Amino acid sequence: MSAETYVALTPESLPARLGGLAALREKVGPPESWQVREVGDGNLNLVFIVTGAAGHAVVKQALPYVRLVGESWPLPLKRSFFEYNALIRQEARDPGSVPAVWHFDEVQAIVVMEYLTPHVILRQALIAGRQVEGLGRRLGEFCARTLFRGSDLSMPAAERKADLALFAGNVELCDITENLVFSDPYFAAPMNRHTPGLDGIVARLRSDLSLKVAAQHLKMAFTSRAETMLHGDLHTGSIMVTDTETRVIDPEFATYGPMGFDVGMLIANFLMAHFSQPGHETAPGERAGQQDWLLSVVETIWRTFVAEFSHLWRTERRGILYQASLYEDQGHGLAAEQALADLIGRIWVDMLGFCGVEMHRRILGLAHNADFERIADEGRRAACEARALAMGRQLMLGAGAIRGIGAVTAMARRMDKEDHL
Ligand code: SR1
Ligand code: MG
Repeated sequence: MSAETYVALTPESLPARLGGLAALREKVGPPESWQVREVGDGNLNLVFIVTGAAGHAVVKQALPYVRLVGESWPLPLKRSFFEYNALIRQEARDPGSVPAVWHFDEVQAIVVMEYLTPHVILRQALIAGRQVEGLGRRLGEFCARTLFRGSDLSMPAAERKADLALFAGNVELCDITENLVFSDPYFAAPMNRHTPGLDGIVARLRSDLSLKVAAQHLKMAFTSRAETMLHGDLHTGSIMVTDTETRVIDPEFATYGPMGFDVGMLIANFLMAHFSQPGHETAPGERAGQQDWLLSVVETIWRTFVAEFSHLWRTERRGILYQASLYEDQGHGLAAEQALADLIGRIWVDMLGFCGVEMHRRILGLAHNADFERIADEGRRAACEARALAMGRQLMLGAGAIRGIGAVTAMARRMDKEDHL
């Protein structure tokens, strides 16, 4: 394939263009045997599944624009470079957590990787009422390992500073997050949309001055606190599962940012899945068990995150921050424990705030969640979404006073019974 000019692939052109690629021939077989399907259902990219005599592969190619909106919104191809670099770092920091990468072509903005089968996108599984064994534990571990090991708590300083510079180039995808997550939901931005029955609560939220201030404090944390390499878009559409296995995909929004961001986004998406469940019921109470399970996943994610992060703190703290030479080596192990507790406390408060904004932007902004969108009856959808909006506000404004993940799930249970329209 010519490495000179970018050309978008099609299922028809792919075998001729990538047939010479050793990685693909080895994994999939000779190109004459290939069958190609385009299956991308995300907001940005082309995703092809290539099936051949010897196996399967995924070929993901960035488009020079936002797929969700069209060519009127150009988006640089280099996001593929950030995705590739994030994937190989996540694999090193939490082996087995992401698809294996087999090839990267920067000019064509292509990442060739392992086809996960029989995995499905977690969000679809949750909408269908499916459960996944070990999900919360695996996601909590992923967050702890990637966030700890991508930071100054762990990395050699020169390597970490080089990565900070590298991911600082992901300007346009950060710009999407900065606008779509932290600003647009809080005023009538041009691309926003919401379910018609929500007009009242939307007007109240947009005239809530404290909420606008809280959102911008969170935005400032996102833009200025380069604590660790984030996945950057860790929602249930960025996770693939079987009944027993969990993998994380799509880190093209990777950037350096605050430790609480990924965990907050992730937990927000489980809380939204929880609030959406009544909208998928064919009989009242049919999804009660699924709702309980979703909240148990929320608790497990946070508790596992804390346990694994604490374990890494005690066993792998080799970076320039909170050095053992300052604490343990001076006989001040207790100070290290105090610092750990303080840090987890700060991540907790950040996490709750980011969780709240994510719940708002998925209901008020451009990019909505299928969890709610699939509820055909607009009245039922609005009732579910209103509860999530109310909880998002509570998390953003009350973060400092919420004591423990059990208080968060209790709040979700209570609000699920309330009318917030
Ligand atoms: C224009 S992109 C909209 C959203 O899709 C991605 O998955 C990110 O969540 C982004 O905010
Ligand atoms: Mg994505």
